[in-house]
Amino acid sequence: MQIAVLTIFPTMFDLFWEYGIVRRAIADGHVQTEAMDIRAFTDDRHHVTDDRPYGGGCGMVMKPEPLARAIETARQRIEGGLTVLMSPQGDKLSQQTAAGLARQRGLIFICGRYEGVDARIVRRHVDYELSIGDYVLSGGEVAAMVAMDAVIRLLPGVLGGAESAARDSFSDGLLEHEHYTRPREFEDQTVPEVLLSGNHEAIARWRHRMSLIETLLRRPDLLERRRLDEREQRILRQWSQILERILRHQAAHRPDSLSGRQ
Ligand code: 9D3
Repeated sequence: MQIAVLTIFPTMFDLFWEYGIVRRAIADGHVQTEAMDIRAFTDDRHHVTDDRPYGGGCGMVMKPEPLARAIETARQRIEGGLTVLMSPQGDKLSQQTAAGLARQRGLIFICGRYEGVDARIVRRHVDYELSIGDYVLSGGEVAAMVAMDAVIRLLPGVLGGAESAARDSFSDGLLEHEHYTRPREFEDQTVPEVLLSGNHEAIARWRHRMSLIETLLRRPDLLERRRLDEREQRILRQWSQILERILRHQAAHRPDSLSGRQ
């Protein structure tokens, strides 16, 4: 896959390309990346990329002409690429969105600065608008890095067999179980016995249960949206019965209860 990022701060990406899975994906030829400087597509002496908004108001707007030329150039280099504007108004990035972007032939990310880009660029040249969440950033660059990171690790061949198997495994849609490594005892805390047992079936069951409880406590919204298999339903029913027993016991202790105290 080819990815171009259009930005007025291209050097922000220099370090991003150089680390971890992203670096390896580039080195192994799974993705070709480049940051294109929008300023290089200006035609005035001072390389101006912004201008005052029509209608007044504070802040500046990104001028359409340099952006249009930059997009045009990127589209020639990346045939069949999807042009994505990083924008607070866009669809919110999710793992599903990332998977959709990973299926594209190529991607052209446009990073806005100032108050935004001229609406005519969006209408004529942008295929998709993408946000990374409901908080205010100073520009699209960091958001584009987030999106690229999520996309690149989904490209075929980028993750090793074991890693992508783990990614696609049953536990998808649940939070991860907790992890432990050596030493066996750290600051008076020991490693759960089952993880030392060598019983791989028991370990897998324990991890699955831990994933479930972690998700129930921290992100119940994920459980509501997920199809639960037989085992998961059984575990949740067991916990539900425990909670019901505790609450029935509490009912017996109400101040006005005949069987309770007070
Ligand atoms: C809050 C009112 N305006 C700022 C004074 C609007 C605004 C304009 C431009 C807010 C943020 C930005 C810059 N942000 C992005 O370009 C951006 C972004 C974000 O801010 N949050 C989440 N995802 C994204 S993607 C691009």
